[in-house]
Amino acid sequence: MPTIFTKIINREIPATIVYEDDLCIAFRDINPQAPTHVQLIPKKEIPRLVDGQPEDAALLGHLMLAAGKIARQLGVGDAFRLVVNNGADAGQSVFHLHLHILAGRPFGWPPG
Ligand code: DGP
Repeated sequence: MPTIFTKIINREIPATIVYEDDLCIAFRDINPQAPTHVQLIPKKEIPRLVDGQPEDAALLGHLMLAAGKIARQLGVGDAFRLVVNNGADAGQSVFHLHLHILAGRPFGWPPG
């Protein structure tokens, strides 16, 4: 089921894109929760992390490597947090898998 993130991939709505390759795209969050807050998404429509299939293993690994590359590119490679909200009760509001890349302020533990 396409979401607003598919519209961003297809350039149907604007976003500040910070990284793109054949498999994924990253853009600034519209409602940032930290000085750096980027959404990294696969171009493939996977609604939630739990919907990933064995054939998505390389793609999911690619996302992790891309997250580190993007963090370094944005100058926050030494201190950032990755968050995946899986399901509405965990805070997911857009049902297209996304990795939040957050940086630029202290982060508490455990997370809220
Ligand atoms: P989550 O709650 O984990 O599903 O996070 C969804 C994030 O997506 C949330 O931080 C806000 C962001 N977001 C939602 N709609 C848009 C949009 O149209 N543009 C951008 N840049 N970010 C969006």
